[in-house]
Amino acid sequence: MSAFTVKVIGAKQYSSGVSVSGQVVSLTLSRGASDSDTFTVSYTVPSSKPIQDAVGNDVASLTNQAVTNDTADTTAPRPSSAAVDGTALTLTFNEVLDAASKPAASAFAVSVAGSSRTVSGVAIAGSAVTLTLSAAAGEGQT
Ligand SMILES: [Ca+2]
Repeated sequence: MSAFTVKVIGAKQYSSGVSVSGQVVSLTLSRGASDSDTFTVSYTVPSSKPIQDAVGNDVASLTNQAVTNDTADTTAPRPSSAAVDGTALTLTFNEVLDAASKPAASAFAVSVAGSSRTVSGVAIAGSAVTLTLSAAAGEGQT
């Protein structure tokens, strides 16, 4: 039984190794972290070999200490919804997008009731991509 409890958004995750070097205690997790995981770590002072300073003072227990997640983001954004209102077609993704990396309008193909509609503009803000269509979509058209 480890003295440490690592949790990812409230769910327990087992640590498989502990090492102490200088001022740093490192825990090896049994499963790799995703960049979007929110971690906490708890430590209960064990009766055997607690973490101590050089003269034997025990490190105090920790309860749900927040952990900065430095894991690199390697997960592509996923579309979560798409909606059209007049000449604006908005694609919303599950994470914030880089507004500086904007494709040309020609990268998109939009069809309305089976006929293609020219995309004349692309805007990216927050987690949304908004395409400007050449003419308004009629109500009820898809
Ligand atoms: Ca991502």
